Amino acid sequence: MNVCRFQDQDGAVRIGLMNDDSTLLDLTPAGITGLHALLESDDPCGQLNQIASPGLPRLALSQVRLCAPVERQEVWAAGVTYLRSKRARMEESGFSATAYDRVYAAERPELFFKALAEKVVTTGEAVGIRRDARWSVPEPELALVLNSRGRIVGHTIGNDMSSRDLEGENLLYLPQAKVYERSCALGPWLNLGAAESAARAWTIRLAIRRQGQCVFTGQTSVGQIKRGFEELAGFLFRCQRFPHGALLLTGTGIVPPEGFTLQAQDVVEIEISGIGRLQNPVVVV
Ligand code: DO4
Ligand code: MG
Repeated sequence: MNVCRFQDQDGAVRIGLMNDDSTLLDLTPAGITGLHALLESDDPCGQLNQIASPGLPRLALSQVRLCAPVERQEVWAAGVTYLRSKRARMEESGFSATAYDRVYAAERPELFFKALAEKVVTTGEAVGIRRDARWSVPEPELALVLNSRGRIVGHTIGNDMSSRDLEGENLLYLPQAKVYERSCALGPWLNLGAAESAARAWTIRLAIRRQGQCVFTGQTSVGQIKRGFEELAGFLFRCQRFPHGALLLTGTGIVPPEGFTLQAQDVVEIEISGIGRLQNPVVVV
């Protein structure tokens, strides 16, 4: 089941459920006015099955503006969870290359804070590349949607935009390489109810277009992630609380070749087979 946040023609933000015919059911009259309450339910899919009725307002997607699926949840990210990512980081780094080798094999994963809602964009909105970076890439990633109890209640599409020259120069620059204006894209759909075993069969695809031409394509399988989803969620919720829930990007397995950097007006398109598509133009920030 796919749900989203959307803005209606009066500017109010509402929660929608995707119908089979690609229209949206507005869940507001059924009492679902925010994502958080739905995700806190013991059985969000069961609840949606009970309330989704033909009597709810039905909207064409062209009538609404899709919003990022983040309210007060913190957005975190795991790193170096795919062999491809480990190799790419080791190549870009000088004196800190072994840190990546070690974290890939270590019991404790790399987890870093990525964004609050203010820095998150969704499909159709621009992602940012830093004006002081020379090497900027998208990182297409599956994101886990976690409620306040640390339970994985859904999945969405994420883009962990990164400045590879900054993180390669010195690991201590990682927060600057990862966190800046428009550095995170999510959504627009939250897929609810898929088990980890089903999600591991999904394919992640990336296409980057420049002036209408495709300048990079790549793909990977979610099944290539080295760590279990519960393992990642368990480390995130260790010794800290998330009263509003959290989203956790699970790392990238697609890395454009050395020498490739994003430019303003490129378009980044990420597809995850079980969820949908996230598409963003690029701007310099
Ligand atoms: O350690 C650097 C970041 C790694 C990352 O973001 C990834 O592997 O996706
Ligand atoms: Mg990443």
